[in-house]
Amino acid sequence: MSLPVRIATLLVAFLAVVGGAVFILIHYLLGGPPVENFTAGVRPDTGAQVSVVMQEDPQNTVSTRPDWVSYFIKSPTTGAWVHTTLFTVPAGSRVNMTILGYDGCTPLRNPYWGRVTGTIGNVIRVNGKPTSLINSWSGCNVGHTFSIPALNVNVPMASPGLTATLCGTSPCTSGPHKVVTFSFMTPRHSGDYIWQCRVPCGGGFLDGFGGPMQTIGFMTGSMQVVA
Ligand SMILES: [Cu+2]
Repeated sequence: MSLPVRIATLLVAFLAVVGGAVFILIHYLLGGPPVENFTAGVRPDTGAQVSVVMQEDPQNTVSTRPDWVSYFIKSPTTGAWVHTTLFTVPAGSRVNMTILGYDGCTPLRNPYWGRVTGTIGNVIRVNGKPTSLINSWSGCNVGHTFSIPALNVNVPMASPGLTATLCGTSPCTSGPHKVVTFSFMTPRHSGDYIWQCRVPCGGGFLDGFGGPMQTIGFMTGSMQVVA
């Protein structure tokens, strides 16, 4: 090989690697799910209330991962369901959560995660009825959990009945579901709080903890607290 050909070959190989790196950076790091902002017009650290509405579904809207279970967040500005698990809330505020549980049940590995912790009054309401425990070993009745480990928030999400025909197109707008409501206080300082589901709901993955369970935008996300 002549020197110019060698140089050209090296250059092409080099550019291919750089191109690949740029693609990975943009696609995986910068191209993540959008962040829904619940801080607009709210003064932090005043105990103000914000309302966050989510749903969890048996499927999602991503064509390459159609059968992954997923959360959605309702945009506070447009009212549209957004496929994301990232949101911001004001510090020192009360977050009133409403989560629509459209997905079917999967028993919890550890019955402890059926216990409600970290909410105001250590209570949630399932279709309006107060409860502090959903025993997923006594019946198949928990679809997912909404858990913020650093704040000790753990909320089991009630599921439709075992024989219900689940909503088949996401984001779900009809079909059997449970409405779970609860409130918690955000810390008085800024911070990033990882939240996750604790049900091994990654069907087809080892122990059910892969796939949607470890992917932001599906069963894990982040609540950013802004002071
Ligand atoms: Cu889950």
